[in-house]
Amino acid sequence: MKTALITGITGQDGSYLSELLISKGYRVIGIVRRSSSVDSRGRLDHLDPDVRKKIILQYGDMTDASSLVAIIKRFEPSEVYNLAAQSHVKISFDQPIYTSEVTGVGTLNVLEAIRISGLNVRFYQASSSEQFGKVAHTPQNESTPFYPRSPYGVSKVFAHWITVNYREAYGMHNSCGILFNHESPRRGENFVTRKISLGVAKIKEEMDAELRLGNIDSQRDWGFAGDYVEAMWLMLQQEKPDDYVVATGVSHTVRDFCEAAFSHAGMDYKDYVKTDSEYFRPSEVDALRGDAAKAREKLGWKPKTDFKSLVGMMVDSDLAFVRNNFSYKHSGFRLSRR
Ligand code: NAP
Ligand code: G4F
Repeated sequence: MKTALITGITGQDGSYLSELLISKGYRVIGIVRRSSSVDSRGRLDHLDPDVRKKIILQYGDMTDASSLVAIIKRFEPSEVYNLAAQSHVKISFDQPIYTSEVTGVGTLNVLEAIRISGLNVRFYQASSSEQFGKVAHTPQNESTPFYPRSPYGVSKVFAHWITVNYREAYGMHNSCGILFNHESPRRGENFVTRKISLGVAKIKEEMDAELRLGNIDSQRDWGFAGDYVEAMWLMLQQEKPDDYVVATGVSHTVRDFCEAAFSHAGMDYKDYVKTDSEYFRPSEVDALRGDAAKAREKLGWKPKTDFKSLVGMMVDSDLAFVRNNFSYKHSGFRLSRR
């Protein structure tokens, strides 16, 4: 049985990747950080109980290299998926140093833990289309230069290049997936797509009267997270490590997302969406659109979910969530030895 270690297992992608790896027969180890509540494990509540009980959770932190060394030494994973990050772009302007410590140096901590272990590990780095920032050309591919526009983007560029450097310097099997925005009903509530789908549900159920957003003219290439974790796994099944753009190739404005989400629930976004300067960023990434030709040709990967289905899935899920009193059941996980 193969063992995979996932940092960021309690995040959106961590929950989908766990499901995928368990379905493929892996033993899955997940790193969770100490929190004063168990709420951060809410996304794992989406998993089937049979899947959940196969996942082993261990306390650790991206900023605590000793915890990473100990977990890798103990479980000897053959694949490590580095998904943990302070992943919110706007918040990275409020917490730039913390973001660089977790998202940037944290990646180096994981790479060092693997290198020191001497184990033969295949490593996946969660790189981001935010690295392209002020884009040099459209669509963006693996050759597009990086021009990050936020402390988050800069930290991801560091994490990306240190991953490439360890591949070249030490011959490690390291691959970077440069993923464009991917969303789902499990997306964090302060990312724009989920903020909109939840806002639509609350307005529909008369719990809210309006939805306040920032820049609704920015464009993103949005896909479904469930499709994108398959690309992560495929990268680590290749004989040679490499870097791949993962995207749909289609972009929409935030305004388009609002239009589709409100109309899915029988409403007109113009009646409810208000602009609020609170949500604008000091420097913005105006437009992203990816070219995933390399992933299609070398990995045989392509997205299965289009924009309209994604929006409908998120709105339907949030309508059910709101009607169910926003309830997350306790995950029932027990952390080993604690
Ligand atoms: P997410 O939902 O924000 O999840 C982030 C995960 O990192 C959570 O499990 C979080 O734990 C964990 N984490 C944060 N700080 C940590 C620390 N100091 N030590 C250990 N764990 C820590 O992110 P996502 O959307 O699943 O994205 C997964 C990865 O892909 C991230 O690296 C993100 O930057 C990158 N990415 C995402 C997208 C996208 O569109 N979703 C696109 C490109 C790249 P808690 O639950 O305790 O907070
Ligand atoms: O949903 P967002 O916060 O995602 P953003 O900034 O594109 O970052 C996400 O995707 C990256 C991949 O490119 C990941 F690496 C990163 O970790 C994260 O998952 O914002 C999308 C757009 C932005 O242009 C933002 O200015 O929506 C705009 N927006 C408008 N109003 C808003 C809001 N964003 C948020 N979060 N909240 C608003 O009220």
